[in-house]
Amino acid sequence: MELKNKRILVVGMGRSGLAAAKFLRRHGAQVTVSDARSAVALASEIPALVEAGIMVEAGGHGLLTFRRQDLIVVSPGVPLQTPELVQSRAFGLPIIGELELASYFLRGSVLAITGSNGKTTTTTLIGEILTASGQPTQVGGNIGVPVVELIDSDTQDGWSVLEVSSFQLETVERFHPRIAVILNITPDHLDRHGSFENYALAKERIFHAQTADDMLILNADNPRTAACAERAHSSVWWFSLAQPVPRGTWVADGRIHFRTAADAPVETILVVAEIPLKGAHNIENALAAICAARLANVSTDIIAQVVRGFRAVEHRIEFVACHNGVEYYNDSKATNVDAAAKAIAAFPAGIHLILGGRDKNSTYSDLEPLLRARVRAVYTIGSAAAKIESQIRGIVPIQSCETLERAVAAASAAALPGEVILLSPACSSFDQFANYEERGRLFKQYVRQLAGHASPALAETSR
Ligand code: UMA
Repeated sequence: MELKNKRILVVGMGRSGLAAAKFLRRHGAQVTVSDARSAVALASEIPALVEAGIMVEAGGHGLLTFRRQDLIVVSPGVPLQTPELVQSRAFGLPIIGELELASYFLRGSVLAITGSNGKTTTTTLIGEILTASGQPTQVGGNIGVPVVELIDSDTQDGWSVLEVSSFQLETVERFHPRIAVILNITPDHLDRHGSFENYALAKERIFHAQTADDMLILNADNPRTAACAERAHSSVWWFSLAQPVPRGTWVADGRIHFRTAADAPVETILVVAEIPLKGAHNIENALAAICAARLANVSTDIIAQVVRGFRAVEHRIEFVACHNGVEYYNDSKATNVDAAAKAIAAFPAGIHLILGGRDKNSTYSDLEPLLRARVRAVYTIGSAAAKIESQIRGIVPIQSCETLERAVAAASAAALPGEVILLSPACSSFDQFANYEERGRLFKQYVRQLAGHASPALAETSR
């Protein structure tokens, strides 16, 4: 794609938009950025943009700004129903995202991972396995590194391992992963996509431009994910916790196996108990990662070695501390009900659960069986608290705490030795925090402060 002298508007000045604007400008485009935030709020970004010759529109999106363009690059967090975008589309202006833009310039192969839950863990694990195999590998996407930032360091024989979200996939046309993975599709972001089916269709765009030479790895145990096989043009591979698959990875006799065809020899990769992550969902993540790594020609020995040494990614059922016999886990990345359910299922009982944040049209009563079986008490925070309380009232004791700090204090006052305090909020963080990372870091800080006051020896118990 020729960028020189093209008039390009980048909508949104977050991580993704800033990286796209700078990339486009370096390649000679006439770039404007437009953001809903005020010039004051963007004061730390604007000078560098102006210095680079990028025009800035702050404090809202102007219709005229959107008209005078050859291309619009929209940030993932900006809904496509934004009126200015709807009008631009009506005028025939191409609208793409930063992922699609970057994909035009990547030279090597793309291995892309999507799913409602487990994306970051699986992306990180695949990145570590490919790196250990000696193949040039870089990791980015929704995980926090804009894909355009990977372009300069990409090589023809290299892999870009990309976590991709439904927001990013909504705007892809030619994005073409050599290997695509769909881990699971369960309700999330219904406030943005309007319905579960729209959300699932956005996820399906991960394989939209794949051809018969490409590979698609699907979760055989998740019905909406398995249904994608009917529409795939690429070769479909499977992973399953429940049953042997014709080709791909599965669990049987406590071991993970892989084969390339129903009549091909079975390779045994490793014993499930050797996976050092909590929860059945993490075995699924490992199955998907192992299948992807085998398809990228990594040996079983290297795969097994990396999986055995892999530790939880920050904010995903991350162990924080053990204090007075109570274990604290940070699962701030659980921004939907299904993710919280998976975290609860990872502990047998005695859970003090911190729930809440910003609601995404979710149904919290779906947690009922797990709450009854495993949770001693719920501590609510954030703007979704009233809705959560109304949907789970009478199932377990609930304390309205409003803030995370109060929730940590209340839970630790109530928890007994052998029990667990789990932040797995089932909501996004944007009502009280900049993002889920900040929520998770503050949780860890409160835990450490609390334990530090009572016992200076906490460091000994951190693992
Ligand atoms: N904005 C507007 N107009 C709007 C809405 C937003 O101008 O109508 C502006 C905001 O004022 C802000 C900017 O857009 O300045 C924010 O853009 P963004 O929300 O797209 O966020 P980025 O900082 O660019 O981060 C994005 C992803 N964010 C989202 O998808 C919401 C990051 O994923 C990703 O790591 C990053 O690009 C790099 O690829 C985060 C996320 O929450 C982790 N993802 C969701 C999830 O995992 O559930 C999908």
